[in-house]
Amino acid sequence: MTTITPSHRSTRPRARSSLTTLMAAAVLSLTSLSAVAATEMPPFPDVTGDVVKGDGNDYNIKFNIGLTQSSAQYRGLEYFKKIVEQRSDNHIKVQTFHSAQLGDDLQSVSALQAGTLDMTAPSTSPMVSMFPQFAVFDLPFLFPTPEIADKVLDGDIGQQMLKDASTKGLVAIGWSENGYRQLTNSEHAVTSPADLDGLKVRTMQNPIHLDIWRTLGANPTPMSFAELFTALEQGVVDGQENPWITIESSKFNEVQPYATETNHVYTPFITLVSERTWKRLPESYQQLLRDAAKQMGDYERHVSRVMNDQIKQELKDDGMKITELTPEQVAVFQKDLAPVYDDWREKIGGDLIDRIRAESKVDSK
Ligand code: TK8
Repeated sequence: MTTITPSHRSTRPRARSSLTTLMAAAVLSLTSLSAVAATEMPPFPDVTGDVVKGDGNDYNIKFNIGLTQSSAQYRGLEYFKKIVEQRSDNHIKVQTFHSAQLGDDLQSVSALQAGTLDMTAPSTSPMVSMFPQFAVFDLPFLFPTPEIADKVLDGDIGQQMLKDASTKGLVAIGWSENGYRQLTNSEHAVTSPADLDGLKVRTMQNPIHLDIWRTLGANPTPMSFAELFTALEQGVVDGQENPWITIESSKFNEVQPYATETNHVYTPFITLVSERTWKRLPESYQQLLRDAAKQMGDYERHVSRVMNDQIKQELKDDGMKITELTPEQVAVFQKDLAPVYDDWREKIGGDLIDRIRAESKVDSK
């Protein structure tokens, strides 16, 4: 196994040198262990269904994700492993990697295309240069509730997107979620766009996110997630935005005392398989992977949602100053971000945006 990119976990201790800081790091990892234990993840649903017959060969699937072991994403991955191994009667072995051990989102996608990695589940955002329609997921405030996100992902729109993204050396087989994004920073409480003036905010490698933060008056810098902890710790950037569970599982709260519950963007994770791996598998196993990806997606979204509020509370208890916006304060952000839609509507496809808005209307009746 070759490690393409070390995660921020492995670079962090190396950046410090003295014995005291090493000891501090040891204490810190003990604390993180207990923090993980304190957060109860919902149990795995039972694995149902008969054993799937393959072609007599054994297969090994390397599945790498960007988030840490204490994320909902990794918990989903462990469930996927359990389903696939159990239902293939251990003819398929799933090897799991977290914290970008085998590369960040974009590197993992390239590794799938090259056939050096079998599976990954990136946020859709860094993939918009390959699949422009994914940019709908970057539009601010387009998904008012998780239920509407489900309707889009599990309905015609999301299923068509999986088909359309099954090209360029990739096979797209399911959706999980990263979730609703919240802003954190090291400087001060943010209650309105005016507070963002000049704030250096890390964004995903995605043009709409750059546009969002520029429009709000911040100073955005696109950066890989794997480099983010160190950049925050060293003050290269002042802030970042990610769901509560990602903030906590990546320990960003250790270096970001302020947070604002903006819910500005809903980010899905897309489950991808290398086309090379896919073609080697018998059809029965391809179907098993599809079924397991669907079950992982349902379970992971459940975990992510159950834990969202719980983790927000834990972050507060740990001393993070969290600003919850009033509807009027949210409306100020929404109003300021309206021009982003004008800029991107044509590029993304106005029809797609309208279809998603229509889903929200039906739901609110
Ligand atoms: C993890 C990433 C991450 C994303 C980001 O691989 O880059 O901020 O939100 O969670 O997909």
